[in-house]
Amino acid sequence: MAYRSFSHFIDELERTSELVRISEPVATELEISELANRQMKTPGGGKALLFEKPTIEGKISSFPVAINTMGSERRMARAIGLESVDEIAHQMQLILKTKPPTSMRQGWSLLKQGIDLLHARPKHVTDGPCKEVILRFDSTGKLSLKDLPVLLCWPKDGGRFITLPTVYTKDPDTGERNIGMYRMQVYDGRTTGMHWQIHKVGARHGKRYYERNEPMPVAVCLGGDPAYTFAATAPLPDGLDEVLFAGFVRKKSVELIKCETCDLEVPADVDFVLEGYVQPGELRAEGPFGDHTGFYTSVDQYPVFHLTALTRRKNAIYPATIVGVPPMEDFYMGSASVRIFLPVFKMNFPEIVDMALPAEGVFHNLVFVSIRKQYPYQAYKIMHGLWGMGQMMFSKYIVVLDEDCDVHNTSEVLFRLCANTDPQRDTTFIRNPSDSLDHAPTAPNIGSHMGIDATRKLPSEGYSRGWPELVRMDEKVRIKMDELAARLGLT
Ligand SMILES: [Mn+2]
Repeated sequence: MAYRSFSHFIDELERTSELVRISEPVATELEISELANRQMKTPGGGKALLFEKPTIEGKISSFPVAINTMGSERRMARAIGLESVDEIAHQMQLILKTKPPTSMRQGWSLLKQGIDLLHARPKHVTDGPCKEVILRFDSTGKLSLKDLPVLLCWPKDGGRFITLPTVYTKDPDTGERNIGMYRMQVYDGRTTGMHWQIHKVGARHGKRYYERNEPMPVAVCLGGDPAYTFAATAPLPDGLDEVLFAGFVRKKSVELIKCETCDLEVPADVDFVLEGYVQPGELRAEGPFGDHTGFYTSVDQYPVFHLTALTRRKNAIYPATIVGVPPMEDFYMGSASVRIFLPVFKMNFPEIVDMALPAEGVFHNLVFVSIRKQYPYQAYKIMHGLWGMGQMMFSKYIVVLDEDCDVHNTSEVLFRLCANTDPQRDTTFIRNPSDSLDHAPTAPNIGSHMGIDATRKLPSEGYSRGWPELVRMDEKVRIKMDELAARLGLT
């Protein structure tokens, strides 16, 4: 299901009792963060919050703020129009297994399975809700980012940060489009930071404009169908268009519309479009920022975004999130990504059974992966394979487990890890790029990474003592006692 607007999604959350509306004034300075953080720390992710009267320096903003809208398994699934993200994971699997349809019948059979790749292709429109109000920098003088209820997230942050932007850029040579999510520190009414890290596609596009010494057009969208936000954060293979992915996920073509002041297209149904440019070579101090690592990232030099126009819906809602000590809303977005892209990992590594990135590892620090092990040192092959794949290169610790381990149960993983490893024999250290946000490595962006083989060891791996069997109850007895336990009200 596709949402007509961000407020359509908000209504859906309210209808399903996933949202709390707050009608009293709450400050965008720290107070919204505090209430949102409490929800995010509630087991399961708490509720989404809609602040109807957020205040900016004491004055009530013209726009409500929605936060934690994707911060639970259910809300994340709802964001992409589903009851469970497993539905889309299943479709990914079917697509990967299917050859391109060569006949109507095959195409029809794909359609019957709910796969409609036609909708992946965007449409082009000339009018849309994101143009209901158009403010250009030159004509009105009214244009200012200061009217947006941008949050001051944490006490030691360097300023207010836009935290859920979808940033549209394109390669000047190939026209290849990218949507990314990079936090934006608001410097004043018309400039912000643009925190794209050296490994990101936005930064690569920026480098191409730098070489040509031309200003780089950038459009930043806020709101609209949450499928766009999810697509911007999903670990798509580099070069796969996020707009196509969003269209596939929402089962409806994304309607793209031209920007007023820059040569880019954006979805016509978003709430806000910040149009502007980044001047190659211009850098400015950005930060500090209370980051998803759970620590403040320090001040560093980043590109600057200059606003040239702001277009929006009449009744626009400002979407926000906060990051900080886990678990936070981003954990649920990341987990959905892992589930949806598991079939892609499995295609590359058929022995992979399941994978989890526990909240404590804030995405890049810890990976649990279970495999169907057939041959010696297969666990190491998997570690090295994952370290070579996209953002997985940052994984600080990779723990490989046997197929019968539930990797989503951290307690079970720790039990296996402790029981099945001889620390010196079963670990390996490598050098690889590190996440720019990781403060632990001695130098930024590079570091050591550790793999732990917690699988049972084979004779061909030099283990000749005979691996013992895990203590388990008989299946028949379990089923019989299930019935009795149910009758007695026992678990
Ligand atoms: Mn991309």
